[in-house]
Order: sequence, then C-alpha cells, then structure tokens
Amino acid sequence: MNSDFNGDDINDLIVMSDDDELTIILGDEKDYFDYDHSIEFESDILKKHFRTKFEDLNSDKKTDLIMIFPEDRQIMLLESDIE
Ligand SMILES: [Ca+2]
Ligand SMILES: [Ca+2]
Repeated sequence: MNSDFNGDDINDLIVMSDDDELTIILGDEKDYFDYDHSIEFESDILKKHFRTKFEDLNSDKKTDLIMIFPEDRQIMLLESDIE
C-alpha cells in the first residue's frame, strides 16, 4: 500500500485512536518512526462506520487520505501537506 504522506519515498503509518484523532507517524530511512502529526476531528466522526482509501489525488507525491462514509453517503478528502 502506498502510504507516503510526506513524499520522501518512505512509507508512513496512519493510526486511528479512540479520541477522534488520526495520527500520521512518519517513517525515516532507518525504517523506524520517530515523530508524528495529528489530525483532530471536531465531532465524533471517527466513531462512524467508514472506509479509507489512500491515493495521491493531486500528484504532489504525497499520499492523500479519502474517508468514505457509506451510511451518510459522504466522502471526505484529506490532502496531505506534511513536509
Ligand atoms: Ca514518508
Ligand atoms: Ca497528494
């Protein structure tokens, strides 16, 4: 799976926590993960049923996150701007 959120050709991790937060942990060249970025959501949106897709939507080499909420018929795009 392509999950390079900052475009450095090293795969990164995305973690979903229980408290309405997504955390992106950046991988480094030694293959371990040292610092992270959090995306906080206002509502309890992460408690809803959703699927995720990872794709580079704007071709800037940074993987973007697509969240699909089938019950609400909603799609949410999160464009990565992590350096
Ligand atoms: Ca990366
Ligand atoms: Ca992108």
